[in-house]
Amino acid sequence: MFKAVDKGLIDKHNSSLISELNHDFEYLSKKFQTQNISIEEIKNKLKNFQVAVPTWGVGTGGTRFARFPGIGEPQNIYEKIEDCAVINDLVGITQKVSPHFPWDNVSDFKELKEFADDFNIGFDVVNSNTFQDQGDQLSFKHGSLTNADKAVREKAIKINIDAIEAGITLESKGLTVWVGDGGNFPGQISFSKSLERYIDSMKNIYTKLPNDWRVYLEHKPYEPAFYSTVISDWGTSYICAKELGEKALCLVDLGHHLPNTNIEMIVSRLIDLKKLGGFHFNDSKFGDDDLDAGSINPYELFLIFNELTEAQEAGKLTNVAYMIDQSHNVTDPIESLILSANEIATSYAKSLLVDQNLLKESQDNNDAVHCMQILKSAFNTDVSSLVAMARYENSNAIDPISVYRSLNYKNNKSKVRASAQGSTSGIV
Ligand code: PSV
Ligand code: MN
Repeated sequence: MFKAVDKGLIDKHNSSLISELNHDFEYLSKKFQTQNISIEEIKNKLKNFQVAVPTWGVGTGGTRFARFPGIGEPQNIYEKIEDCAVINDLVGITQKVSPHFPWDNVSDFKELKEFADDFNIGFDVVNSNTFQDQGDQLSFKHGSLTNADKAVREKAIKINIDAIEAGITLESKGLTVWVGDGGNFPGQISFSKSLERYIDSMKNIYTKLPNDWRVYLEHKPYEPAFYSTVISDWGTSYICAKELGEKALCLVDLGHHLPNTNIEMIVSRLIDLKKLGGFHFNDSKFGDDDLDAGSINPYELFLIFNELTEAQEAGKLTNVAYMIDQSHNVTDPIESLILSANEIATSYAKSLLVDQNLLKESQDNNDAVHCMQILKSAFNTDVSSLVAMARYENSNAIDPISVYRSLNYKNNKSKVRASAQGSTSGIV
C-alpha cells in the first residue's frame, strides 16, 4: 500500500536506474561468489530489516540558541505520520513510528491508529516526556521520577502509565523511559536517594506493563543536568533493569556517551548480561549532538552491528528495538531520515560480510593484524548496489532522495499546513 508517494512515480524513477543497478549488483554477486558469501541471503535479511522513526525527528530541531523552522513542517502527529509514510514508501524499512507522549498531543488514540493504518504505518515503542512541565503546578524543574516531592513523582509516574495505555491502543509493545533528572551543583541532590526514588517510581510503572511488553531504560551522562545525572551510564541502567525484572532492558542511544567511549564494547557487555533491549541511532562529534546516523563515524556504527550480528549468529540475541533518534537542524528531516535509514541498513549489510569463524580463529592465534583486516575488508566493501536492490525488490525506490526531490513535497505542504509559531530555541 503506497499512499504518501505515488507508486507510479517510484516505478518511473526505478525503470531509468534498473539497468545500471543490475550491472553493479551482478558485479558484487560475482565478487561474493569467490568469497563464498551468499548475496541472496544477505539481500533477504535486508529486505526484512526494520528501524523505527521518531515522531519528533520529522520536525526541524534546534539548539539552545535558536530553531529555524523549515517550510511545510508537520505541526501535529497526524502530519508527522504523513511525513513518516513518505519516508517508508521510499525506503520500505521504516514502517513503524515511535511517538512521544504527551509531546505528541492526541485526544483520540483509536482514531490515530486508524489514521496511521491507512498510511501503512505502525507504532513502535512509545516514549514518555517528563523533562518539561505539562501545564500544572507540579514542576519537573527539579526532577520527575526522582523528585524529592512525592506528588511530582506521582505525576511523572502517571505520565508513563498514560503512555503505556496509549501504546496499548496503538498496538505498541514497549515503553522507553529517559529522564533528565540530576543536579547542576555538587550537593544539590543526594546520589543515593535519587536513584532509590527512580527505582521506586519505575517499579510502579513496571507493574502496569502488559505481559508482552518491555520497558527500555535509556541512560545519558549529562544534559540537562550538567553535574550529575541519575541514570548516567550503562552500568546504572543495567542495575536498574536487573532490579525491575525480566521485562526491563537497557537502551543504548549512541549519542549518550562521553567522547571516545567504546560503545561496541558496551553493546557486547549488555548482550552477555541479557539486558540489551534497543538502540537510538544517531552520530556525534562532541556529546549528544544528535547528528545523522553514520555521518561522522560510520566505522563505529559498523562495529556496533558487527557485535549484534556476531551475537545473532551465535543465537545470543533476538528482538532488539532499533530506532533513529536525531535532531535535524539544517536539513529537511525527511532527507536526513532517508539517508540515516540507508546508513543503518548499510552497516548491517557490511556486518553480515564478516566471517565470524575466521575472526575467532585469528583472535585465538593472537593475529591482531588479520583480525583488523577481516573487519576492514567488510567495512570497505561497497554494498550500495545490494542495499538498493533490496529496496527495489521491496517495491521501494532505488534512489529515494531523487524521487523525494521530484515530489516538491515540503513546498506543496507549505500551502496546506499551518506555519510554525515563531522560532523559539529548544532541542527538538
Ligand atoms: C534525550 O536526549 C533523548 O535521547 C531521549 O531519547 C528523548 O526521549 C529524546 O532524546 C527526545 O529528544
Ligand atoms: Mn534517545
